[in-house]
Amino acid sequence: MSIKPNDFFDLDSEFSEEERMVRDTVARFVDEQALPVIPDAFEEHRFPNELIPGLAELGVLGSSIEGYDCPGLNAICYGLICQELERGDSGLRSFVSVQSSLVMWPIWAYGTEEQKRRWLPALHRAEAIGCFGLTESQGGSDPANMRTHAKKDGGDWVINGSKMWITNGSIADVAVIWARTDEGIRGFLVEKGTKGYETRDILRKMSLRASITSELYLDNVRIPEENRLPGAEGLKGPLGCLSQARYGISWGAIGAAIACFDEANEFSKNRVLFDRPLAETQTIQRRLADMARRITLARLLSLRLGKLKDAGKMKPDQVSMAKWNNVRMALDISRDARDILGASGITTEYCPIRHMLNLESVITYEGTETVHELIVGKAVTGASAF
Ligand code: TGC
Ligand code: FAD
Repeated sequence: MSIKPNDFFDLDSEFSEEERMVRDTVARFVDEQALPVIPDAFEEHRFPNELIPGLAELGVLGSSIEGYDCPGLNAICYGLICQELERGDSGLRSFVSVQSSLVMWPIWAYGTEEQKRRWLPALHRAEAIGCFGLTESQGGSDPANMRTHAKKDGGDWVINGSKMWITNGSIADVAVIWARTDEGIRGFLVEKGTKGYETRDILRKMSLRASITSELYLDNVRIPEENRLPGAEGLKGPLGCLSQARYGISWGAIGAAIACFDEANEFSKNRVLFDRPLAETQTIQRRLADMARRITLARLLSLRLGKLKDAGKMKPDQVSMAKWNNVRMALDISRDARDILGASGITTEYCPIRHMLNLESVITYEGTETVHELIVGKAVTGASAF
């Protein structure tokens, strides 16, 4: 069999039949339902809500959760889901990452039985949408410095503060809110419609335009003790969620890179300049070969990470290296692919510029590139530079 440019080492054969089936089902959804609407949604600066029922039907919301009507798929399946969704658009993968890793996962890992029964089946079926409020305006990289606080008042908690840059904020039925208390950082479930809880969308984004990003305001928001996540204590509560989401992003970035690489490769075969296709020039071949090399290395990294996760051995530092490497790889490839397309590359008729702009968010959220470099630096040297 000949070598596949975007799967140079035939990693496809490493996946089980179930893993391939999950990947191919999501890939079909992306090709047939998402890609026809995504470029317009990106230009119109709107999340394509019309895709939500299809995503729910695919079973990709909380796909790794065991029980509560969820499929309990393994980590490789979750990775492949993220890869295929982000081959469509980072906004689509973001929607699923937040719902699965940042809302369903903490409810599953830290919540009470009642919270799990109430929310997990509904979130899986998209009858409810969730968001994750950790970042604040004074600096997302340093969440320990959060100002949002919750005070105990009888059997209730009263929360005051604000959150910034929150994916799905204004469409969320439930927000996982992280707040400082007298005992340290704790997590709370705040429902839409609770008095004092308001959201406002952040507009004029040039990145992740097919995704909703909001500010959250909490003004004396009173919620009962039953809405606290009892299993989350300290900063490791929210950081534990981030490990889940960053894992998915490491796979997702591969999808965005593949989309850009495939388009540049195809374009170079058809674009004839100086009497020969671009693909027959040494410089273009070197650039495309380098993309294939970097995609291959990222695939190997995420596959290994997935195996470690499924074996219960994945370390947050390893997740950081994979998120850092793979998002940087995808961002560089998207920019290079954009350039190979010449002027055509600046239009959304082709995907690289959309992916490139999206990846500017992906390299910032879930820990900036610098934050991940410093996490790896700490693991390598044993000294914290934070
Ligand atoms: P540090 O002292 O290092 O850690 C505090 C405690 O947490 C533990 N820990 C982790 N636990 C689980 N998973 C991880 N990834 C963990 N990282 C650290 C750690 O062991 C410690 O535990 P203990 O028992 O000793 O208390 O904390 P620090 O304040 O020095 O901060 C470290 C730093 C900078 C790495 C951390 O603050 C960080 O990761 N900052 C980046 C913040 C970030 O990524 N925010 C993302 C917000 S959510 C988002 O962007 C969603 S985008 C979604 C989308 O649309 O897809
Ligand atoms: P800052 O933390 O202010 O960083 C500014 C710069 O300083 C960066 O370049 C950073 O790398 C650098 N820097 C930081 N620390 C150091 C250091 N020690 N040494 C050297 N340089 C350093 N957050 C949520 O909680 N929930 C969400 O759903 C969510 N969705 C998002 C969606 C989008 C589209 C975006 C763009 C962001 C989202 N975020 C969300 C917020 C995201 O996590 C933060 O933007 C991110 O953590 C960085 O925080 P900041 O933007 O405040 O940058």
